[in-house]
Amino acid sequence: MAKIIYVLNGPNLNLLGTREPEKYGRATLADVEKLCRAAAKQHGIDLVFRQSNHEGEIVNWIQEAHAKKAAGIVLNPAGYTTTSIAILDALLAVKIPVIECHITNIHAREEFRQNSYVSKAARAVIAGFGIAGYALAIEGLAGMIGAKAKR
Ligand code: CA2
Repeated sequence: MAKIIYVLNGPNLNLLGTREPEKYGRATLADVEKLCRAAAKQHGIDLVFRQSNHEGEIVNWIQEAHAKKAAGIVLNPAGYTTTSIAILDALLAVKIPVIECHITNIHAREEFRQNSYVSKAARAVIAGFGIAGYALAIEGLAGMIGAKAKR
């Protein structure tokens, strides 16, 4: 059976491509999903791709990933990165390999963006590659979970 990974996106990422293109680029979240599906396909991985503006919904999806025996999670927690102990606790509870992914280099931005709770549960963090970071995160995760390349 194919391995499943979850790609989860936090608040306001539904606005990608419609505002602040100088920071976040012109690609939409639908473009990000397409990119992620292509990257996952290279490794024969099935993908669940979601976005929510609600913290509890993201917690529920992390628990769902565990229940569905997902092999990994790529998470862009967006504004919840530096505030959500609930998301951190969910990630610590499920023990699924997590890659934290940010479109921008949060370390080159305001100080308040830099203290990530999610990083405490992440196996790796990727930031600053634009939306290409999602594909890089899936590539790295595929290596971690031993998914075979189909190229
Ligand atoms: O760089 C990232 O991926 C962030 O996670 C994006 C978050 C920000 O709070 C983090 O510090 C870094 C913001 C997501 C909001 O996305 C928008 C996209 C387009 C227009 C408006 C918001």
